[in-house]
Amino acid sequence: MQTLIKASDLEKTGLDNGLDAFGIAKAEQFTKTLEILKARKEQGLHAGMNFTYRNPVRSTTPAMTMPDAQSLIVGARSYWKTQEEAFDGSDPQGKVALYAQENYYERLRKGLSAVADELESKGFKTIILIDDNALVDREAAYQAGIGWYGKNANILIPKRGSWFVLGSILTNAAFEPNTPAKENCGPCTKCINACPTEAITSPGVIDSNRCLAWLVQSPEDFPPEFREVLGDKIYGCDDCQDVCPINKYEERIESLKTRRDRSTVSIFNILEQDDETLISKYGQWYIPQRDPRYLRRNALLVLGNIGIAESEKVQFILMRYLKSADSMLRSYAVWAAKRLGLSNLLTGMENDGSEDVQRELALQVRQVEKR
Ligand code: B12
Ligand code: SF4
Ligand code: SF4
Repeated sequence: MQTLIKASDLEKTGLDNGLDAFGIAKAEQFTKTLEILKARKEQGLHAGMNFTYRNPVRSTTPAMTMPDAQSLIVGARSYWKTQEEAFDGSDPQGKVALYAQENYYERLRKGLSAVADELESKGFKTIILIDDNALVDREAAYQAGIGWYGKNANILIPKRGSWFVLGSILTNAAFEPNTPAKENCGPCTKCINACPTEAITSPGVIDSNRCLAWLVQSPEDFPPEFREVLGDKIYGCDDCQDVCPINKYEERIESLKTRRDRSTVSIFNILEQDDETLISKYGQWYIPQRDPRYLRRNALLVLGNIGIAESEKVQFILMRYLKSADSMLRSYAVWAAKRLGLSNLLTGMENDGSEDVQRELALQVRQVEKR
């Protein structure tokens, strides 16, 4: 039998169990988001990715996941922490976006699970959806009053910003919904200007074909025109959040200042470790088909951008990859060698039978400036 339960009690449970923000929306279809998903898919802005685009009706219709759903209880969990500068020329370091450095989704799940347990103890049904293809998380968060859509498309929590992962509990318990938060970017356009690939084509609209956060996850060829601006990023991209003035609030919260970490991974390690080690270390990241060669592809691009050409180790690793049995990796090693001005390593490659390799050999590549 179902009994009454207060939203304020659930909020307290969520906050006590690690959530940073809590809100409630009606579990109705996100009609506007459905149209947007369809339109962006038609325009190709989704870059062929699946996720919420696989079935836009499902990801915007909570009732398709729980037919008698009444409410979406949305939680946010902060992932901000101070970054330590870690560049060391003798061991090039790849930058990992903040959200991917630890398993913040598990911490979010802990908070949402505590709330779900309370609902279930009172006889209600719950389904937790976190980063799941069945729900567009940002729209759920927007409707639950958690925050507004920034011009970089992220949900910004008032007085804190966007360094948050988002998730929801779908339930058949009915609650009064929150009202959406007021837009508060004002005239600022810092994120649009800071995007290295001009992927924010208009406020709130991302062209994923240009977004580095997608390109490092994509199994397609990494577009040559975006390889230089990838710089040292091995996974994810935080550029449009790093510059956001609202995010500075989060960075001032005293209790968070103790969260400090080295935010990078050794490029040499990625290029030298075996498949099993790489998947055990980085398997929580989205890597196409869980195939570590895509991680190595990203690492070769980063090596080309930040490696020291004179380093014996850099040259040794490149030579190894230029002889790899995998033509995709050989081709990225060609790019990295050219970028580092090490064309001398490419002698004999003109006889390589791979189209990928020949394409890279023919490509104009701007050499890095000597450090
Ligand atoms: C696919 C996906 C991606 C793709 C596409 C991103 C995108 N913008 O769609 C890629 C791989 C590029 C990506 C990158 C990132 N992602 Co992502 N991603 C998702 C996923 C799986 C689906 C998102 C989706 O449905 N997009 C569809 C389009 C239609 O949505 P949208 O861009 O948000 O569009 C909305 C706005 O345009 C808004 N809108 C409409 N009109 C207007 C007008 C104005 C003026 C404005 C301002 C807004 C606006 O309404 C639209 C629809 O609701 C969700 C998880 C989930 N299940 O929801 C995580 C999610 C969105 N990603 C997340 C994160 C953290 C990131 C990154 C920051 C990771 C990183 N550091 O590399 C980057 C940020 C890139 C960016 N600026 O958006 C978080 C966002 C948290 C937050 N606070 O907003 C989510 C919610 C994951 C999670 N559960 O926490 N992601
Ligand atoms: S994540 Fe990076 S590439 Fe994507 S929109 Fe933001 S700044 Fe641009
Ligand atoms: S950088 Fe400026 S425009 Fe972009 S999300 Fe932050 S406040 Fe909004």
